[in-house]
Amino acid sequence: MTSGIILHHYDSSPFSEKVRFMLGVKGLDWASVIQPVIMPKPDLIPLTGGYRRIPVMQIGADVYCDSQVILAEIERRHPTPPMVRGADWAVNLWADRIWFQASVAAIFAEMGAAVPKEFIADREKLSGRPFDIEGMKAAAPFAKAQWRAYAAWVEEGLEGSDWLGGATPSLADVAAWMNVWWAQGAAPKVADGLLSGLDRTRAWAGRVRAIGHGKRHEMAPGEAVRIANASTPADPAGVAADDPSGLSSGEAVVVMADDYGRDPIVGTLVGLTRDRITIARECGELDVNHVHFPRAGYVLARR
Ligand SMILES: N[C@@H](CCC(=O)N[C@@H](CS)C(=O)NCC(=O)O)C(=O)O
Repeated sequence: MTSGIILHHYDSSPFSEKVRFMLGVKGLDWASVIQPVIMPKPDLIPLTGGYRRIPVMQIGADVYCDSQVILAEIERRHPTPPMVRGADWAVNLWADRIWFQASVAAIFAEMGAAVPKEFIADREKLSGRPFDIEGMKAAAPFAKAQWRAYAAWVEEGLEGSDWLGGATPSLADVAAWMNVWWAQGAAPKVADGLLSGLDRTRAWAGRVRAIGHGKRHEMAPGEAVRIANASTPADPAGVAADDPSGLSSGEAVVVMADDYGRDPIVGTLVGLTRDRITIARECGELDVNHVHFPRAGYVLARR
């Protein structure tokens, strides 16, 4: 039976690889909608209300923005085998932000002139900063030293077990994998050097690849929009009474990422928990959908 999961992604996206790997561990059947690598994204923005980053997961009229909330929702809906342990969410944010920035400098410095101009212009708009290949080249030795130190933590974490959280894969593996996968795919020579002598990590990468991505089938972007229009969102969590924000259900709010791709998304607050924000949006001719964001890494304000 299909999980109803529709993943909006593209194959070269490292953050999407986290989700694909988790879908593989859970053995799920899912629909793959390929979205453009750069703007415009005419079949994505109507679903998210303005969020443009990838991946986005859709289940009917519920739309999950950011790999953090996507992985949490997959774990909630498909708890077997369990994957979230201990302080895994903190490891996840470290791998997404700190390790990923070292990956960006090390990989794009290596790709240099091969990076297309349209991609550079798009990512400058996304970050609001110059995409400075020369600067990345200058920073690369320092970034690589950091990258290697992070990979060495993985190496240490694998002492005596096949996976970072023990005998079976966990969220820590998913989080760390993104950086190793991206480096091995986009800058294989660099990855080879940085992983030299880290034999447990190399063997672990082989085990991750062997798990695969579950059962993927392709879906046209327009079909995903049609499914959203034809569906009703699940009952939202409601707003926690003790939330320090003082916000209540039904308030008009704006949500945005606090790092890059800070396009504001507006809606009506329908869910607010310690780790999740849910807003309801009127979607033109569709009636309403619910868009979910993580709390960590996002700003939520009254409009
Ligand atoms: N915190 C986000 C970051 C996502 C992210 O940066 N994704 C990259 C692709 S891997 C992206 O959206 N790049 C710009 C784009 O594709 O438009 C997450 O965990 O999902």
